[in-house]
Amino acid sequence: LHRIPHPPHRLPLLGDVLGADRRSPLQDSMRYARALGRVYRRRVFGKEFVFTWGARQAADLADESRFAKHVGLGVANLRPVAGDGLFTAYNHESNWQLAHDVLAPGFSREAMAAYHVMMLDVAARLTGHWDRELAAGRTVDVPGDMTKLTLETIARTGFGHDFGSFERARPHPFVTAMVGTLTYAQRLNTVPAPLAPYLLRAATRRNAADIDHLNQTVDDLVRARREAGGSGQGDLLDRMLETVHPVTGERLSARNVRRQVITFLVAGHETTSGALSFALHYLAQHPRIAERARAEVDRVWGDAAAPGYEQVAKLRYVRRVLDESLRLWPTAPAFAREARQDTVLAGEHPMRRGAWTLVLTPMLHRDPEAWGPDAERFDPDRFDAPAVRARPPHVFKPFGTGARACIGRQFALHEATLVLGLLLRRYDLHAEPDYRLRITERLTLMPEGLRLRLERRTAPA
Ligand code: MNH
Repeated sequence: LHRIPHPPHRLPLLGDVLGADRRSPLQDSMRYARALGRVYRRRVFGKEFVFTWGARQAADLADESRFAKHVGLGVANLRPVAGDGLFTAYNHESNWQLAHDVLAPGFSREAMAAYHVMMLDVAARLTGHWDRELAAGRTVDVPGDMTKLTLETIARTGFGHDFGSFERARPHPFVTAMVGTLTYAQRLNTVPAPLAPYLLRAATRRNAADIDHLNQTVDDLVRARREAGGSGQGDLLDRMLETVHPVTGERLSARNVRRQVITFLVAGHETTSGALSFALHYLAQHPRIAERARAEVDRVWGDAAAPGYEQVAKLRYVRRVLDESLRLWPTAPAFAREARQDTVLAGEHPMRRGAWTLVLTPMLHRDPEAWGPDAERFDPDRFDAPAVRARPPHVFKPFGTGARACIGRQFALHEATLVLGLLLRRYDLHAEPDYRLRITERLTLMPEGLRLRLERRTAPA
């Protein structure tokens, strides 16, 4: 450990906190990364954390025989909210494998094709709202509206539920409670754990109320489904309630179902919303790239009223725009890996069994060794097949890695590509002249205060 660099001005007791801002821990970590290199450490209140972002180290950490997911920091802080739900479960908890086996078929091709129609329906509510804003001469609130869209999409496809987000002026109380718990989980990393109940007394009380609200919302939703005796669609909730494991004969307990529903409602929309928002920002900033993407949509979709399921994956360039946005701002910006046995990281750093490191994805995605000297520049052509082949593996990890990687990856990519296609086809996107990208952190990332001016396109050529 002593060979790993750390910030120069280390305070007694507090550790490396100089210059740190508790609202932007990720951007602070990126700053330290640039100053200290591909493996560095930070001490916060007597605890030492190791951060990693080199392409070589990340490739080594992707070796599942030696490393596994570590439930730590932000993820661990969400345990009171999501317990042994898929995202926050410890590797040794039996409910992880059970829930994974029960829910994986909910993300198969067949399942996705059924969600497609519902996704189109929700997208039509977004464009309806944007048409009205445009007619009223207003700019649109991109992160706010993308959050409405993605929440309605996961609620509808996964749980047959309608939060009515587009009919509300303010965010749904479920979203407010969720943002509260995410922000709180992040803040917990910035105070010494034993003192948290005192230093964050008011916030802790609010967090308990937020968790109660999430539980209440989910319990109502599950009760309604049980009374209805199933959705008739075999959606995620039906699977959670009805599936008996083919080998072990087990089912998810009522308590575990509650945690899975919260997990999916939160994990299933917050990060996709951010990804769509960053992509729209970059499209508005790069009119030539937007024009190329729009030409692809016109060519591939023609003037079909609604694109079919198969037509979404054909938007190769739109997908590259999305990948490039997730490269610069992966909206779940870190994941933790622990050693399964005593080992040496990338031939350099000895790690004991159980020792762990946080992979800083936004920096991994900008490592010049893998991405070249212009890594900070937005350029979707980096995801051309030949360019991808020329790069080392494991340098693009917006969805994490290995057995515990994102189960919703295809869902998110389908939804986001579909929506970008629909928006490009319908509108010209104009940035506000003096907008500079700033980022809100609440474990996830979101462009702050992003508004766009829309212009309705005349019929596609
Ligand atoms: Mn998702 C795990 C990023 C969309 C549900 N997700 C992860 C991880 C990352 C991630 C990174 C791994 C975290 C870790 O190693 O600790 N997820 C994303 C991003 C998007 C996203 C960037 C959108 C863009 N995720 C979605 C969607 C869903 C979802 C959509 C559900 C419909 N994600 C999950 C679940 C897990 C997860 C559940 C936990 C999987 C597991 O551990 O088995």
